[in-house]
Amino acid sequence: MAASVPSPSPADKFTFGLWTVGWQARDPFGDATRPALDPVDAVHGLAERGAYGVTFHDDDLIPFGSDEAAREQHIARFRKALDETGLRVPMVTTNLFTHPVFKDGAFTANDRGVRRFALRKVMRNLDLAAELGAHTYVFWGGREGAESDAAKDVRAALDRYREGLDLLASYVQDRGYDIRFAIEPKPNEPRGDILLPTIGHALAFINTLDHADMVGLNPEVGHEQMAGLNFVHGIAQALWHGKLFHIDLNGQRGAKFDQDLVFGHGDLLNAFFLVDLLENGAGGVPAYEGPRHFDYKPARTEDFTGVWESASANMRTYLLLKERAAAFRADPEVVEALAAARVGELAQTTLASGESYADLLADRSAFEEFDVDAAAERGAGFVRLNQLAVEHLLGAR
Ligand SMILES: [Mn+2]
Repeated sequence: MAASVPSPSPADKFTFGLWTVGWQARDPFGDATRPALDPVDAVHGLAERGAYGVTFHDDDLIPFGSDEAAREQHIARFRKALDETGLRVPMVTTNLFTHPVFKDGAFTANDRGVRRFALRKVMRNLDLAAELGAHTYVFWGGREGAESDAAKDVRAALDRYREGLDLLASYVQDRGYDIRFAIEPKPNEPRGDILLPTIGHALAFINTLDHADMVGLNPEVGHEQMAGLNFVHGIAQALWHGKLFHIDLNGQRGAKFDQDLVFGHGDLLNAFFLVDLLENGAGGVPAYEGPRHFDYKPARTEDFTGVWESASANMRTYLLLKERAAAFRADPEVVEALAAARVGELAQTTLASGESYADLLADRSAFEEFDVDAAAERGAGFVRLNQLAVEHLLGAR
């Protein structure tokens, strides 16, 4: 087995939020364990390690409440760092959760004034996103929810959520910005229950929007796993709907608080199949072409050495999994096991071309003469297939 670890390069399209390496590790029980990281240093640090781009919430770059002159200064310093490093800004988002004004939500706050303020905050940052060349704008509604079922009329909240996104989509179209929206589902935390909690909820909601074609998803590994769901299945369905506009990669160990671990440091086998789906899922070619965006938090135990080691760890793990997935697909024994497990047969339509239900009714071999016992007895061979994946993942093949 090769001992070398692949090194990331901008061609791999790895991107990081400013809030990831810049996280000071404040949690509900403890103070910051690290000093603030200047966004300029974050840009240089990420570029040195082979990243392609950087993303941010408005407040990561421009502290909330900054006046116009300070705002311009923060943006100018950031732009200079981008120019010096060649780092891109493929995605931008809004902080609609930190300031106490958003304690009951932004687009779905009961207080109408808060909703109007939130829309203005987004519109202002959309202008900056367009200026910086971002093509994706993420909406994570972390405070859109409730702790009590008495506190929120969920149907009215969904009306207001839709009203907000419809208005912002119109704004983007009228301004001629080349930007698409990506909703990021999450089941809970910080709210007791968050609206649009899973990929499925968000997909159904998107279908009701005026500009549904420009709205997709930004699913996060940990957020689906917090709900006990299979992230690979969720991503496959998002792809099936043509709605995987962006992706947040990280790690999570089961249904507990949002851990935001390094990618692969949670459910590693699921991460293997995720990378396989993204990289090989369209008949051996990538099923997803967008940025591989890491939305993780460097562990609170780490100093800046650990912060940068964790940033690199995300990229290295992804590239290792990509290598292992390619080896899995190329292994003749895997090809044979896939055929034995009839995995490819599922792509065949159940009725033949031109066949009708009348033909199916007339086909005695489909029912009257179908050997139910033989089909029921036949082993599927799925465990063998899974073990081959595990052995490739472990570098044993
Ligand atoms: Mn998370």
